[in-house]
Amino acid sequence: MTITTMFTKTLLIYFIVFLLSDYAYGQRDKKFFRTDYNYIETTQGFYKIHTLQQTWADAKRVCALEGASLFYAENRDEANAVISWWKTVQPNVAWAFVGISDIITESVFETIDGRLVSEVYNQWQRGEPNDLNGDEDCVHLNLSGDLNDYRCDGESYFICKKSLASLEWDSHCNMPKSGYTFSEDLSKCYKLHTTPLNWMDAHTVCRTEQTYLAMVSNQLEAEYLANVTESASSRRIEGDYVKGIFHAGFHNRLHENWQTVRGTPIPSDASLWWDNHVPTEDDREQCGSMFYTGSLNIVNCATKSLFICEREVVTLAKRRSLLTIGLQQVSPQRTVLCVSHTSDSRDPH
Ligand SMILES: [Ca+2]
Ligand SMILES: [Ca+2]
Repeated sequence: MTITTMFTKTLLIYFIVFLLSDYAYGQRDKKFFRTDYNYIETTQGFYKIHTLQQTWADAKRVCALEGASLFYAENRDEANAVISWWKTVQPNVAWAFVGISDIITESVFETIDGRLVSEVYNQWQRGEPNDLNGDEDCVHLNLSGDLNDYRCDGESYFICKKSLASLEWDSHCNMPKSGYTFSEDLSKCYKLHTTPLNWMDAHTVCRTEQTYLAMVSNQLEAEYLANVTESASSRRIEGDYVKGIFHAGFHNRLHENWQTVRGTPIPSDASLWWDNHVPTEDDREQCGSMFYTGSLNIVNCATKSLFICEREVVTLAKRRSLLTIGLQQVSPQRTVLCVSHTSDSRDPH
């Protein structure tokens, strides 16, 4: 066996290990959740401080949309570790909502997952909790490590947390598991959202999930999305919203003519559009929608409807074919370059 053959075989083993390790173990071994979360080794958790102030309920909802939950410290060690990190990354944030409240029953402070505050980190500020004006049910934490009960409708910074142990990776969609369905034909993952929202809020939800409002780019995708929407129409979701349409990933909100949410031109194929009408600057509405049939249309942005989020993925089959091409066509050194390139999009660091 020549040195070159041995080297090639070694590389081949490396490729297989690379493919399998990524596929079978996901990102837990890589200690990666999302690019906007920091991992703290001593607590085995991922954290994010939100610097846009929200009510407690919205803070809780945003953390959930990110695939995490509103943080509370399990114990003093975790409180110390998080506060120490907080001081280095956001020292100007003095208070942050945490996942503890007495909303259900006055004076019974519980975590968002139903544990009594006595079971977790519970160092109250002196004289707290005091339920000031009978109107303080939500808890926030300060940089000194003290808790205080505060108005739930007051706006505050907040911290989200995802424990490493709870991280489940969706290998097909290459993202934390969050209810997305993979379509191999389209190399995309889709999720139907059945809480009706206006177009802007729907866009926000997809972006928070690190995806985009779904956009039809060809006939195959139109048919696929029509099938997805069929499941919604058969479920007869109640609520005050426009039935029969979904928000779609295009708009004219910048008044720079119609574009997709990725900033690319909308498809010009008239057959994709309802009544063969490709929207123009003259159209009064400014947001994109899609009929349950999959054909595209435009809508008033304030209209509430269901929506679908999407994410493009580099499929395992595609990666395999890239690797095969790499192995067949080039020298070992160049093959390594090819692998590095294909793995770029997955590597958090
Ligand atoms: Ca209270
Ligand atoms: Ca208080």
